[in-house]
Amino acid sequence: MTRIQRVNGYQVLDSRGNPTVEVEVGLEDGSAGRVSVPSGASTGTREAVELRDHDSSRFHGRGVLNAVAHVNGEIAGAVIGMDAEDQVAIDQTMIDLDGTANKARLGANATLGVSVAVAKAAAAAHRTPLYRYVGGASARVLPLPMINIINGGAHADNPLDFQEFMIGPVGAETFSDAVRIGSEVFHTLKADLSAEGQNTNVGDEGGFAPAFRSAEEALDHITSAVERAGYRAGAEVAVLLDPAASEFYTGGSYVCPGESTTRSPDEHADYLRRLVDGYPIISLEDPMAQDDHEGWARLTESIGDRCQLVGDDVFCTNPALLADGIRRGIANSVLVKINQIGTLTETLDTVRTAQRAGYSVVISHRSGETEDTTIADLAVALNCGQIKTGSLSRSDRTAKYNRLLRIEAQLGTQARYAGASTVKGLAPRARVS
Ligand code: 2PG
Ligand code: MG
Repeated sequence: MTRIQRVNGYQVLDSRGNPTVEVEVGLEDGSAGRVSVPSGASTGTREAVELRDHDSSRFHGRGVLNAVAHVNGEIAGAVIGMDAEDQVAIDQTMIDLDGTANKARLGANATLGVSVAVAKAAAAAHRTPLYRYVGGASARVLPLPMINIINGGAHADNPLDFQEFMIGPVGAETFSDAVRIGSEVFHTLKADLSAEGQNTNVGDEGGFAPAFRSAEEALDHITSAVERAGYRAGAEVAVLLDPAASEFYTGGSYVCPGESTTRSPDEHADYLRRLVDGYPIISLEDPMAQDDHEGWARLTESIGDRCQLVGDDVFCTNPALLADGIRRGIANSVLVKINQIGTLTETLDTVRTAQRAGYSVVISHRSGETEDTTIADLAVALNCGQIKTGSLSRSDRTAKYNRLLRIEAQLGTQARYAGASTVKGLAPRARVS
């Protein structure tokens, strides 16, 4: 009954108006699963390949018709007739068919679309939500949301060098409570920015993009908005950053034009340590650049016991890169983005590698998203306790929060909100939820 009968790829649009791959997989019993593939802007150099057409006469070269053709041609030919429950075999079939180390031939956007659509179709055949199909009977932890409220870097047109400033409602009782608190802080910040004459337009991930020049300026505004909204900064609402440092690492230095400063890796690490000491920051993602392994290891050594350090560009959701990083003492947490690796099976391998080493796992969106909500289900499936899915504005972002609110309602009294319980580097007492 769960045999794959059809695989249909399409080209649709993402939240930035760029083309992306959508795939629908249909099974013998009439069940179907559909997914659309996200796309990054500040991409790691070792991510699996996102295949673009490079035909400048269409979508400025960003079309994905070749990837779609691979879905409808070679991949469909190989997986039709397979059992959708055989996720590992299906993903391995696509990896073998591609034949490259980074899915450069078929495109990770093609393989990911098929991989996740297969899982969704199988879940539908079992009349089971995706989080339960992937996670089993114990899937019930609603994640701490890392809510993006100020955008900079590659995601906005302001001078701010750091890419993402986020809040985490660690003191909330439930996920819905966390969303309410986040929304209140978001709107308080908007009013504060307006009152100062700052613009309140939002960046790619739905957070505000005021003309701030330094991280401190953003952090001061955030902590004051938290307090003005009626919460204690730190105890109730913590701060989380993604500097996306690979974007401003040039010639062995961290060059921040917004702030007009250039720092050596040691100076940059010291600067980050001072920020962690001075503000209620509990998590830093990509604080150091993907190629600065030494800087990464030194920062982990110096503050890894009191701050979560999340590897994004440096690991690219790749189990081998993560294993190498673990050996080198880099980070204590991994950001998991399904399109960085291109199949569900490899994504789950990365998660297991992290958990075996005691690293925490943060499920993440991309800056280019769609209305697809797969990552919300994955976060609950894995009980991993943390999700990064943008701001509380723009439907491509709120779709994930709304899906989590629905899952919470569905789980009823079984639901548990993670709070800060899985955040690495916090005193054990602060982690008990
Ligand atoms: C990141 C992501 C998502 P992008 O750096 O973590 O926030 O951005 O998708 O542009 O890589
Ligand atoms: Mg990142």
